[in-house]
Amino acid sequence: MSKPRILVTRRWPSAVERILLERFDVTLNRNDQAMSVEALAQAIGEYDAILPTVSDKLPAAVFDAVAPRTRILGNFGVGYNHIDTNAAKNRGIVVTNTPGVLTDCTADIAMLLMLTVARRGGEGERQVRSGEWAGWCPTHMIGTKVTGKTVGIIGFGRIGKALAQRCHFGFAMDVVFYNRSPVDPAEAARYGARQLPRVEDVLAQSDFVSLHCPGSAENRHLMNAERLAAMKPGAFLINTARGDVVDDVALISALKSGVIRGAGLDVYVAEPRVPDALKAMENVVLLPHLGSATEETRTAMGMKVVDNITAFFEGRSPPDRVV
Ligand code: 8YV
Repeated sequence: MSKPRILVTRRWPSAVERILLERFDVTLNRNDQAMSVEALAQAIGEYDAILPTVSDKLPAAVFDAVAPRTRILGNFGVGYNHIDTNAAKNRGIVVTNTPGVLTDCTADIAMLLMLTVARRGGEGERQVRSGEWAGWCPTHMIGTKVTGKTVGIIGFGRIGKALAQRCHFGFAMDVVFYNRSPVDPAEAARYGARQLPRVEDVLAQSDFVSLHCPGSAENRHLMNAERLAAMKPGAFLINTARGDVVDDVALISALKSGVIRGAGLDVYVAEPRVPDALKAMENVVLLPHLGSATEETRTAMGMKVVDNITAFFEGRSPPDRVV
């Protein structure tokens, strides 16, 4: 029997590519650009499986263009808001993701953003490199203390819990969170955290607000102008979830007017484009979507995709099926 035809849309860790090449008839896209909607629509008619990433957009149009040959989309990532899963489902296409393996690294990046923006790490580094540092002085580049403060987590899934654990046990922080569904208080207490009924309750108490909900139509602009204004004066916003969870026009205005003190961002609405207004602000730390970017995690993510599509083509249920 011939091997399933697989399209890998981007360069992957080489250990994972090797396994894919052994098991499948693989086309590796060596172009480090995201694939266009047109190219993906064509690929749907040509490949048994496509392995997309967050930067490959798969709207309904991709699924409707041709009679699909594709039977499974093995997404390289836990978030799959770039895929119209209803359209995939209507075409009988299975979608899988990679939960669990990027929890720690993404929580680490949220922690890094909190520390960097509060302690002015980005500004400090730029000052040293530019030669503008004039020497130690008691009032030089004074930041905000993180240890002992209150962090508010929006979305208490795996990554939200991992951040709570770091903040509570590592930084003696008070941790409050909002989650759409109730979390058993005993479970929350294991992470040193307390659930509050409304997003606004979390915003009112938190020195740092960190977003860990999925990107979705429901969560689009969850942090809008009103919610930004409801944050505690002098608070910081951290986003490692998805760009459109925050209304970036409202964010820029809240940062400019001092409604919030600063922001640490790893994700943006139209990646890799980042608004110039954000780049111009010293009280903002900007990372290029590094949440899962460690050798260990990217390899583990790739292995999860391999497990999912291997199970599928062997007639078993893929472990991380979302559709
Ligand atoms: C991934 C992410 O690296 O998994 C996710 O949802 O946001 C990232 O950390 C990215 O999605 C790769 O496709």
